Amino acid sequence: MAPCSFTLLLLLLDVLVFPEHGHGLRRQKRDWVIPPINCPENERGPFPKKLVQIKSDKDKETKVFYSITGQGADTIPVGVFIIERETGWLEVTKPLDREEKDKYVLYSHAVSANGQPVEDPMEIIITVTDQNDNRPVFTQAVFHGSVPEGAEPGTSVLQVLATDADDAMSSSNGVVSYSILSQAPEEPQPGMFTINSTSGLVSVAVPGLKAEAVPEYTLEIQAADLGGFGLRATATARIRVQADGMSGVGKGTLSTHVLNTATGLPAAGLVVRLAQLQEPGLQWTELEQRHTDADGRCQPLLAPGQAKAGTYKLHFETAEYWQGLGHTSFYPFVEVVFIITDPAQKLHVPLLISPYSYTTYRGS
Ligand SMILES: *[C@@H]1O[C@H](CO)[C@@H](O)[C@H](O)[C@H]1NC(C)=O
Ligand SMILES: [Ca+2]
Ligand SMILES: [Ca+2]
Repeated sequence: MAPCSFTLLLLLLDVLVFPEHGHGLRRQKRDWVIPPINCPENERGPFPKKLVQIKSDKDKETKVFYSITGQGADTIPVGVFIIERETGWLEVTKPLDREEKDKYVLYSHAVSANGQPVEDPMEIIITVTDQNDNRPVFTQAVFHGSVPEGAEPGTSVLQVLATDADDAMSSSNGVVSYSILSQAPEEPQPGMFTINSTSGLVSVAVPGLKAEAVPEYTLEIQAADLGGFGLRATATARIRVQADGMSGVGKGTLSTHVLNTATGLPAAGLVVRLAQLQEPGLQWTELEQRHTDADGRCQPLLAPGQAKAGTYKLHFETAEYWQGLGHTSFYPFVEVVFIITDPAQKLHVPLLISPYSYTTYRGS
């Protein structure tokens, strides 16, 4: 078994040779980069285990003795690495833990029998490579969120988070992927929610959330490393469905759109005002003002729950609209008066206009 791998310019098999001097190399020494030696964490023994052999070419002329200094050798953590004084074999003495320390910087030295250095110290970097020895951990056992009933698909509900101590940069050992394992109750159907596998953001997947029917959902959420196929953890998400504040009063809406029948195109940028006939004295009280958009539509003039029984008036500023198009209009404005009897009903009051005519009808 060859557990420790390395690649190196100056490496012959598993021998690391001190760079030769001369040829201007001494001058360029700062640029001299020895590629790191990779050693996996959690290696099993027996220890000590050989990593690489350090060698000086001066051994042809004199007996050479090797030593190492630096982190993991003679400074804390002392003794993780040793070198065989006469052979130059660099060895690791125990299993490494990448999550504790992922890199060691050592210096190797070569001296002659009388203790004189025969080489400049050579930097040796040992990179501890990752094993997937940590499972994802959710930051909370239970995540809480809420969502208004009737929320559209795509509405954000809550975000979960799990961490993984392993390497997420050069491996997927620490890359967490989220999924929803179960939903309770499965009403009105399973899969009411979806989760972004990378961000952990839970959002509404299908319409039909009703507080009356299901006031709270419980989701079991999984986090798994290796892109979703490795070690796993689960957490719970509790999602409260908020009842519409005005539910029971009426869920009707009032909307409109305006069509230019001269061109057959939607009338954009037309001002629409909604007023209601109110006591005292039966006066028109303006409730809303809108502009039609490029589709000739605008936001509902009455939102769900806002409608009450009564007499209403839609005022369309048609003259400005026609002036904007370079036309004159026979009608300075158009007003449509109508009665809402059932506030729970959806009401749509469109207007079709030309400079010399208009039409309206009751839609839904
Ligand atoms: C999931 O979230 C990430 C990061 O926020 C985002 O880049 C990605 O587009 C999202 N994926 C989907 C399908 O929405
Ligand atoms: Ca992991
Ligand atoms: Ca690890």
